[in-house]
Amino acid sequence: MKNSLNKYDVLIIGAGVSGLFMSYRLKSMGLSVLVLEKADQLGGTWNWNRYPGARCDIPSLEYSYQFDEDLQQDWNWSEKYSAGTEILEYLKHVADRFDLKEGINFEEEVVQAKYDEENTLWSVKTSKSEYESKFCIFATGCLSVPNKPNIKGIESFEGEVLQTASWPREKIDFSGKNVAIIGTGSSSIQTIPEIAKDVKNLYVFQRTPNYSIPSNNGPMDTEVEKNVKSRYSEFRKENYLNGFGIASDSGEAFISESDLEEVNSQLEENWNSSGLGFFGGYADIPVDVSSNEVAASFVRNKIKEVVKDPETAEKLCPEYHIGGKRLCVDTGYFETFNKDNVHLIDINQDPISQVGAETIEANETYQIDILILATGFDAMTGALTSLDILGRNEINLKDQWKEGAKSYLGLGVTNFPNLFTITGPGSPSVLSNMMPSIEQHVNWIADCIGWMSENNKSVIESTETAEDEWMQLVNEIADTTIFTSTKSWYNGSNIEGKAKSFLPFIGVPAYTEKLEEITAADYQGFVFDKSN
Ligand code: N01
Repeated sequence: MKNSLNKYDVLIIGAGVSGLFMSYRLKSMGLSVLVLEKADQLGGTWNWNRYPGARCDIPSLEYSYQFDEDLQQDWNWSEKYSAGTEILEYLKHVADRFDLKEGINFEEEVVQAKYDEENTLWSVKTSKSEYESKFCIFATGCLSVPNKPNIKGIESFEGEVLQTASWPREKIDFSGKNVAIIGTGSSSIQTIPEIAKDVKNLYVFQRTPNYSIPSNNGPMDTEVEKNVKSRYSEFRKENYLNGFGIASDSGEAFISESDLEEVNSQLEENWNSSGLGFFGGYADIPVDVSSNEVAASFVRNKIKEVVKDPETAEKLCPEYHIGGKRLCVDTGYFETFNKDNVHLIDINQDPISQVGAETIEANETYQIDILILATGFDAMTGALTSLDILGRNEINLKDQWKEGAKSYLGLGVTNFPNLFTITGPGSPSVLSNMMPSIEQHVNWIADCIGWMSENNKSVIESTETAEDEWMQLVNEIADTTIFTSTKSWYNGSNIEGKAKSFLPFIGVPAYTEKLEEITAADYQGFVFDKSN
C-alpha cells in the first residue's frame, strides 16, 4: 500500500504483550504498521493493574516471550512468580531492544473501526485522528474492560474510589485508614494481604468465595533457571503439549482410579508446589464431578486449618466445582483473615443496601475512607464490544454478538474481513498460559498475511459455517468439563445482560493441531477475495 500520512498496511489496537509482538513481526516483514494505545504507556494488563500485590500466577520462566533466543537467555527474572512491576519493566525492555516504541501512538483511543467494502480498507477513528489500513488487528486483551458494579449510592461516596483494574500510578497511603474492598477474585486475593498490612480496618465484601492455592513464591532458583535456559525451546514445546499449556499441568492419573490416601498425599504435595497446576494435578479434576469434589474438599479443609475463626473459615469456603471460576494463587490470603483488623462480610447474608458519603451499609454501617472495586472485567469480548466495529453492510460486531460471541479459531469473524483478533473468543487464551498463546496467534496472523501476499490474495474472511462449527466444538468440549456448570466470567455470568456462552477453547494441544491442519489446507474455513 502507498503510505500517505494516515494510511498503513496494518493498524494494531493495543500495545500490550500482543500488540508489541505483533508490531515486531509485521515490521520485520516490511509492512507499514501503527499501534494505537489508549494508555500513556505500553504494557496493557501490566500497565493498568498496578494494585499492591499484582503478580503473575504463571511462573516467570514460562510467562515470557520465546520468539528471540537471545532475549530469553539474557533476561533474568528475580522471583519464581514475577511482580507486575517487573513484567512491565521486561515489556519496556523488549520494546527498547526491538525498537518498537517508535510506531506506537499513546493516549489515543479507538472509538470506531469501519470496513469500507468498496476499497477493502478499514477506516479507524480515534480520540485524536482518523486512519486507513488494509488490515486491522485487535490486540486488546481478554481482561481489559473493568466491570463497574451497579451499587446504590456509589456515586455519592466522598472518599477515594480505586479500581484494581485501573490503579493510579502514585503510591496510595493506606496507613490508619478504614478501607473497603468489594470482590474476591484473583486481583483481590493478591491485594488483600498487602493492603491489610497498613490499614486501620479492612472490610472485605464477598459475594462468592474463591479457591486459592499458595504460590510459595520466592527468589528465582538459579539452578532451575540454568536448567531451563539450557533447553529453553524444548521446555517451551513440552509445556505447550500440556492441556492448559503450563509446565506443572502434567498429572495423568485419575482420582477416580486411585487410592484416596495416596490422592490426599499427592494433593498435599501439589498444594505445596504447583500453584495453578493444582487443578491439572489429576487428569479428572476438570472433567469428573466426584473427583473434582475430592480436590475441592481438600482445599476447603486447608482453608479451615488456616483460618482460626470457624465462622469466617466457613464463609471463605467455596461450594462450586474447583476451577469452575478461575483458580487463584495467593501469598498469605487466607492467613490475612486471622488479623484483627480484617473483617469478612458475606454480602449474600448481609447485602450492601447502599453506599453513603463515608459509609457502606450492609446490615451494619461501616465507616470507610477508601473504597476499592476489585469487581473484575467484561471478559473476552468487552474490549471488542465496547466500541463500534462495523463490518460488511455496517453490521456492528456488538449486535452480531448479542446472543453470544462467535469467532473462527478466536482469530477471525464472519462479516469482518481483514480483521484479526489475538486470543479472541473460541481460542484457549484465558485457559492457557497467555504468553505462548499470544505468540501462537501473532505468528499465525503474520504468516497468514505473508501467505496472502505471496498468493495474490487481498481479503480474508472466515465463513459463517466454519464459525458455527467451530463454536459448536468449543461448546461440545466445554460440556464434558466442570466449566459450564459454574457461574464465572468464562461464560459471561459476571456481567448483567451479557449473553451466557462459554468462550475459551479447552485444550491447547488439540487447538494447536486444528490450527496447523487448517493452515496446511490453505486456511480452510476462510474465504479469500469474496466479492461484495
Ligand atoms: O476479577 P474476578 P479479578 N457486588 O471477576 C465480585 C486474571 N488475573 O480482577 O464471583 C459484589 O475474578 C465477583 O463476585 P462473583 C485472572 O484470570 C490474573 O479478580 O461474580 N461483588 C468476584 O468476587 C482472573 O480470574 C492475575 O459473585 C461483585 C470479584 O468481584 C481475572 O484476571 C491476577 C460485584 C471479581 O473477580 C479477573 O480477576 C489478577 C458486585 N456488584 C487477575 N461484581 C494473574 O496473576 C463483581 N463482584 C495473572
